[in-house]
Amino acid sequence: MFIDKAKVYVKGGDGGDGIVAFRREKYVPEGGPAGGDGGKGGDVIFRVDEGLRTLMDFRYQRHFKAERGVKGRNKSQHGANADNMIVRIPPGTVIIDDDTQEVLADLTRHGQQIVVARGGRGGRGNVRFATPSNPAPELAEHGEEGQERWIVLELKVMADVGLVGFPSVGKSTLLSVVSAAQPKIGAYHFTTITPNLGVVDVSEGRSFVMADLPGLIEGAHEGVGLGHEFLRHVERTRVIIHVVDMAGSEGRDPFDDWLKINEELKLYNAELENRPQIVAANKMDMPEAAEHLEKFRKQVKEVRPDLEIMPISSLTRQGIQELLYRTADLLDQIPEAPVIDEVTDLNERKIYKLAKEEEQDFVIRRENEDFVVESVKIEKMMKRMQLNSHDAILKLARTLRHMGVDDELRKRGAKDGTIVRIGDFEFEFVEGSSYY
Ligand SMILES: Nc1nc2c(ncn2[C@@H]2O[C@H](COP(=O)(O)OP(=O)(O)OP(=O)(O)O)[C@@H](O)[C@H]2O)c(=O)[nH]1
Ligand SMILES: [Mg+2]
Repeated sequence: MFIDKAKVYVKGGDGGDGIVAFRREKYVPEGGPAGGDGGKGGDVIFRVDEGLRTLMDFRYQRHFKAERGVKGRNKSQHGANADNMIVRIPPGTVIIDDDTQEVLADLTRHGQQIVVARGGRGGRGNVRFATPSNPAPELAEHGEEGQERWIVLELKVMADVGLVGFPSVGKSTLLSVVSAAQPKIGAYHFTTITPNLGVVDVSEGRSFVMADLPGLIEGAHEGVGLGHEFLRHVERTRVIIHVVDMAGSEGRDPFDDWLKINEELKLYNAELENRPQIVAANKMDMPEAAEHLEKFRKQVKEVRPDLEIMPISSLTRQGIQELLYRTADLLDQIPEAPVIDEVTDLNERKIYKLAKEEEQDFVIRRENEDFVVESVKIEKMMKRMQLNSHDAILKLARTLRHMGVDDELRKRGAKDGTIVRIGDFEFEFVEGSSYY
């Protein structure tokens, strides 16, 4: 079964408490305050993983709670920040706040991410409250509570390939023989009423997602039949496999069918006319099929000489491998779905996303006066590096500059001394310098 909706509860970790402590060192009987701040609670982050295709995992796990920050410690030591909780989601997932029904993000590309529940800040330790009049305060703060809410996830059908055609031409049968999907198959029209997805493994390392859609009929573009609401799925596919019944069942004419379906696609969205298309001339096992195919080829040649027509039979599996290889080759030549430029999170803050295909994917968020940079790439790099050496920090700074993080921070108003956080690290933005 293909699940395309899930509701989950997310909660950011609470911040660690700040503590009250005093220095107790040898020969220093009256030590000053030394209670450190608590660490920040972890964020719950949804991140796109291109290896996932469904929301199936969310059937089993519906609660996602990040860890709380560690309490402050004595000797003015900061408690550790909790790790963020990364939850993997498939490309094409729309993230909606269940309360407000606001779309928080529509994530399509590997590595794109959004913080869905922010961890609380750590409480301040008593060292922070010392004043000349009260040099030894017995005061510390509790950690802030992490954000919590219910989120609805919706997965749009992000198929690479869409099967289109009249009812009963054999779309579902084709999907069933090329993938593990088990769509309903029937000799009557409109057997398929919702799209089915299947992952097609062509050969080692080559696979694509195929969507079997409800049959289209004349007038589908204006809502006749079931097709209309599914035509938008076709819009998102990169290759169309147009299944045509070569047996001419029910007295149909294959060429006429082909023209009509193309017309519907075009009327729905003119761009679909130019979408790469392969005709799967199906039911070639039937007696009349060969004759029909010959005629069909001639007729098509007159209007679209370049169109590829591949004879198949889902019943005998004739021509199926060839069709899959050809489809995979075609997909290799066509770029992935376009990248979205901007998404908005709950607090109506614009999250910056670069539209370019380069590895520049990072998100800059404001947190009061501070900036937070979120980036899979940078965080990965930082995990690898020992950031206590000067060289390592220089290297990081160079990367940030090359990625355009500096420029973007500046554009967003970062000034000398502005705090910039990336993962667990905190830097000061230093204008004109090569690093923070
Ligand atoms: N002989 C023959 N019959 C086929 C072939 N492929 C499908 N069929 C039959 O055609 C009928 C319709 O098949 P489906 O796969 O349900 O057709 P569909 O295009 O998905 O139909 P809808 O979901 O109603 O749009 C079924 O009876 C299948 O067994 C084929 O290659 N050869
Ligand atoms: Mg079907």
